[in-house]
Amino acid sequence: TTVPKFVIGNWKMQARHEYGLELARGVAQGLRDNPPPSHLHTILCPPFTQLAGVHSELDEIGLPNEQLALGAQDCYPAASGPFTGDISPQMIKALGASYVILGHSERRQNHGETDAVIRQKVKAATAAGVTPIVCIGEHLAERNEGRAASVLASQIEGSLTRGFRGIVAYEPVWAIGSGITPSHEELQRKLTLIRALLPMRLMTDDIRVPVLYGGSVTSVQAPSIMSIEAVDGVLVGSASLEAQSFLDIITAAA
Ligand code: G2H
Repeated sequence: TTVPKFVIGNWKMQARHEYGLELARGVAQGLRDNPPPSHLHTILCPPFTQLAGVHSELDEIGLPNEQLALGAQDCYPAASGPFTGDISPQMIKALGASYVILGHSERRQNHGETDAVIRQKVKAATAAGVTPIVCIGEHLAERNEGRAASVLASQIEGSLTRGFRGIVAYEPVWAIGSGITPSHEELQRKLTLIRALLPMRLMTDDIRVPVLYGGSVTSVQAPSIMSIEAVDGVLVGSASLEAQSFLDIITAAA
């Protein structure tokens, strides 16, 4: 059987409202006109404010959810309650999203999210039937001090739930928005390490959790990144903000 592959667009806080809807339409039309193989899954992650609008754009084109799905970029670790300004996984799901990015380094950094908080979010999302996409990755100093392996191990142990079922994205902090991607050898080594560490949280050796790479992915590097056996897909920031460049990455990943 073919291993499922994922291309995920993380729009961050970057697409103006109308532009985001246009972008979603462009991606959906591109996939409709030039459908990738069925093992390739595309997920769009707009800001909360665009979820409903993007959902109705996607609805109009009418591709199956397995082909093109919607995700959020964060959620609160509870179903409901007096939490001003927060959004629960149930609320995301009600807008048609079936995935949520959790623990992105920008949230770890800008919102002080710890592994423990992220694990609570993973738990809440899973309970709501929203699939978590959990980001892990070391800082440059940690890498240069030879501590990447222990950082990744503690992030996996700390931020994934026991019996975790979702997607893991390896995003080395030094590769995010920097235009720098790890070498083929380094990526191969890191992803193999992550795969070896995962069973301690999955509680089984028998399932292959999708492990993606993220950080400065463009359609130029995508084919080489996707050729690494341990890589099941890519999490794309900047290059997901233009329909054609994102579609080119999907083509490269298929
Ligand atoms: C890393 C990535 C998407 P970019 O954060 O999550 O963004 O591709 O812009 O480095």
